Amino acid sequence: MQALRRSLALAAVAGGMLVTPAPDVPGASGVSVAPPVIQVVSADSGFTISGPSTARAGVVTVRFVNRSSPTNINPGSDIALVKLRSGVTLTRLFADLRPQAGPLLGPPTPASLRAAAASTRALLKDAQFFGGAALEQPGQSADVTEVLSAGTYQLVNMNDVFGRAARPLVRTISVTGSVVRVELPAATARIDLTAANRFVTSGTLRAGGGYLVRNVSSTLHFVQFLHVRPGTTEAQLARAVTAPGQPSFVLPGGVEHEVLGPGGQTVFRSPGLKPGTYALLCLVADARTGMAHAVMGMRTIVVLR
Ligand SMILES: [Cu+2]
Repeated sequence: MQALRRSLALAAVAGGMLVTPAPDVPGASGVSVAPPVIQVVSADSGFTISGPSTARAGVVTVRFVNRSSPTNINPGSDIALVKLRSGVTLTRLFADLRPQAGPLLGPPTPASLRAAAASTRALLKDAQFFGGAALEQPGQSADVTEVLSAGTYQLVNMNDVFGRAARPLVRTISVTGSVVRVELPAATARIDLTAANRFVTSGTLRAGGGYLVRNVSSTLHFVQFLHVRPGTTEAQLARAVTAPGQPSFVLPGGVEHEVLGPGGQTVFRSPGLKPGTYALLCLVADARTGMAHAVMGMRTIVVLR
């Protein structure tokens, strides 16, 4: 599935007053003070951090903005926020990431599945993954809001990694201090990424987001919002995730919440998520079988209103 592969193959205040939890999403609560924003802007030449690249530990919003030109041969951006574990280099991380794409770039083989499974196991040891965003079209943006503790974080251009660029573009964010506040902004819906390789949604999925995304498993997951024709069925989606070529039901305008590690949670918003029908997909390789989670059942159809 070309549209699916693209995301991988070319393919983030002390003293705030608390407000009451959002009523329809258990576990989500609201804060009355906007978190600090780190703005990440993609252009044809790569991406930059526009403004501060440091933040106090606590609730932080990373705002991804795609300002690529429509005529760019490789439009869009796909940027992941990661924190390397002690002793792990970026070179090692990139080498461990690349086999993820193997089973997605052609018919899976026993070797490509083995390599993809080993990739996921290695990545779990290499780094913590804090999400990020893949924005298919110029003009799109997405906010990923989460609690960041002190440390050095890397924003990684995943298009460079999977495009086998010699030196994938990376930018550094520094977070300092102690976490005082841990309350995330209000959300109207929750999307759980589960150990059974499923999306479990609850609440109201509104256009534009405001989704509490939680990885409640011990592996890596992402959430691709693939814009699809109204009426697209789960059965069509099931066939498409194992079929070659571009499915006829895909429409422009998708966005993706990049990889989130075990225990991670963010609030995700994107004005690019217009009202309509979307397929939620995760293409991370299963740590045992190497198959994309979507093939194993991590796919569903949702309607954003
Ligand atoms: Cu997954």
